[in-house]
Amino acid sequence: MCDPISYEHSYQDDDGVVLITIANPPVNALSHKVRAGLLAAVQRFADDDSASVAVILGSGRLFIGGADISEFGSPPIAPGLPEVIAAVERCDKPVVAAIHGTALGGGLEVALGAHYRIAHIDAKLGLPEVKLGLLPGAGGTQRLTRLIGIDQALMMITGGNPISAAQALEHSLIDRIDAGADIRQAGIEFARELQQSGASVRRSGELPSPAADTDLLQQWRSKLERSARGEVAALSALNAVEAATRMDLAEGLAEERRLFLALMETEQRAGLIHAFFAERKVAKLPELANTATMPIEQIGVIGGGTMGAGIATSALLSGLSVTLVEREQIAADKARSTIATNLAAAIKRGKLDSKQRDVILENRLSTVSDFDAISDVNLIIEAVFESMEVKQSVFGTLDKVAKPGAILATNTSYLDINAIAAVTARPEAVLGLHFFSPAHVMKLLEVVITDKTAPEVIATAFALAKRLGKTAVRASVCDGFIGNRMLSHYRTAADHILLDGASPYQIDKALVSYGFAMGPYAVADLAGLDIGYATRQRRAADRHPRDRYPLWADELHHLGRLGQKSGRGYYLYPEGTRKGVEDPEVEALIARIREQAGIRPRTFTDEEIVCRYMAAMVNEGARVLEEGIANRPLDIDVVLLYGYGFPRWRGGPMHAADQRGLESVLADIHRFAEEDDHFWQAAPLLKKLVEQGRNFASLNSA
Ligand code: 3H9
Repeated sequence: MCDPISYEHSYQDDDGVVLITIANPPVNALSHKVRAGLLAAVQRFADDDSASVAVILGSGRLFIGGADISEFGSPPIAPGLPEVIAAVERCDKPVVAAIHGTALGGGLEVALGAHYRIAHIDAKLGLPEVKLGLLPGAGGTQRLTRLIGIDQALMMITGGNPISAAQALEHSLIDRIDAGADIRQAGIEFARELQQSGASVRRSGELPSPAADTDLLQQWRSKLERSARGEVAALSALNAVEAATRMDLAEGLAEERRLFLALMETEQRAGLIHAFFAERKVAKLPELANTATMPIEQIGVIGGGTMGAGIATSALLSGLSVTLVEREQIAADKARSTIATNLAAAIKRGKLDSKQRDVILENRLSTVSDFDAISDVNLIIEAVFESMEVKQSVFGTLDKVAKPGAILATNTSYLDINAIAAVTARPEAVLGLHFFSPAHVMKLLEVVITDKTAPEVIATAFALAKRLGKTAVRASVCDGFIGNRMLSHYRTAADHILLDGASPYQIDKALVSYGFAMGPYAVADLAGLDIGYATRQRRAADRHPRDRYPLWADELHHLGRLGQKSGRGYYLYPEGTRKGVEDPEVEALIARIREQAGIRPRTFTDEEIVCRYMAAMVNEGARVLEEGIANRPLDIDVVLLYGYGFPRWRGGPMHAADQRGLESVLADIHRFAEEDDHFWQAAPLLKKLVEQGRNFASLNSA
């Protein structure tokens, strides 16, 4: 890498303005060479008699994306970022930060160390460290709090979301907004004005500490304790901000550093950083690196039910045009009104305004009952009833009407896509695009590849996913692909725990305490107990005599307890509430089934519940890997994080298994197999990794 820091005089009228530019693509991360270069540049500026004001800039598309995350976990190399920023702030000639694109984390902390800040109107400024299990560790908690006050500082630091340049100006985080096309020129002009007005240095760190507002801090603490659900970073960040109210800068910085280094040692930090890199690596398929993609501006959607309308909404929100085909015009009209409702909700969420909605509905959506309307689109997604017969019939028709080369995708969540492709004369153009419901909200998309899918079809699917703002994961064909296949297995483990004595409520609570968004029985109520019933019916022929069948689930279904939609499932939902209430009748029903099966209920600790659930998940994940259904463990992690409510701070199941130690996971499985060696059969890949002393991470670079 060539020198990432340049030092140059602006040389316009010999004005004494110096430009210190950071060029460390892609995001100008503050890696070791950048820190060293920045420190040297600041020292040079201090000693440069011909220079009176310095402007720090980022080259390329943004200012600075933060500390170099890939260095975390390795021993730190001097100079550290706090030291570099202290040198910037200490400088006795003015330093201006000229921000464009984004200033995040350590990047914003560099700007806080500068004496003046100008930002482009489109710039975003933020301290996202909590999203990586950290807190701003280079003075951000101390300087920002002094500059914009406790409440706003806590909003930015504990939430981790960036603010706009306009908001930054409103809170006096920056001094000026620039709307021009050249931040470099704007920085120079600001510097010249400072020089001409004789402006002196102005150090954020020397501002008085904000008074300790005990009530405000307590309100924040209660709020964060309620929302933390096991995550430690935001509460630790609160402690650092609180330190700014009662310590001088040096003490506050020392306290911030202590808290930062403690977080750096946590598994949560490792989990969140794994998730950060995994979600970026997941779409990188080396085998497709130079594969051309087909342009997609308009798509066809077959079927206007919840999924079809959701997929159409997602495409419309991303600027695509959609032709939705239903069997009859009346159903097509109904789909249009579902899409309109989805768009109205998007307006409420601030995703678009009503004018844009009107344009979408008038110009970019057509809802028809005629397949010929999609004869010239490059991609068609089928989202009709989940039945092989129905889907094959639709694909037979699509093969006839779609233009040559058009991609034909199915949104099936478990059917054999090879068999669907086989009814067409173009199996290489067929693949699965498995959206998750609601399709316009959920970020996960499984791109399911058949034995014959062509590389350009796969590459186009990934490009489409990016356009839709989805996180796409490559999967191969099997019953349930990656996510639903694993869900089916770990859900069965939960059913066994239930049958052996735990209540569904204890199981849900234990898993929510572990960090899941919801427990499996609350999820079942949300999805509808008819879904599980239909799956069991479908798989009836594959049932093994030793499978432990969840008879109680069938009974709940027969009682019309379908979950939230019928007001009763595992939980009661009085008067349409969405938070379920435990129901003793369900416990009595399960107790009767246990008795009929001759099972003497036993107690489970929450820890044991989590241990079994996770062991089942990881074991099936290992099988999914060895069968090539998922490429790498990180693909599985991303699927579970984005589609199944797995706690992000645990990094995903395969990462969490590595953290625990694969030997321990395997020992658990062997222990459980002593009671049930039918369900608990260790995956050969798991055994192999343990024998070789390796972990799942070792398979991620493959
Ligand atoms: C911090 O600052 C701690 C300090 O308080 C204290 C220190 C003492 N480092 O996302 P993209 C890579 S913590 C290393 O696709 P975009 C990324 O992996 C940090 N690498 O681009 C990808 O690599 P590849 C606080 C990084 O335009 C490539 O850059 N900062 C970093 O969609 C492009 O990334 C953050 O948390 C990094 N900091 O979005 C910001 N950032 O091409 C994290 C990115 O090999 N970063 N990479 O796959 C982001 O949010 C986005 O990357 C950003 C650009 C918005 C900047």
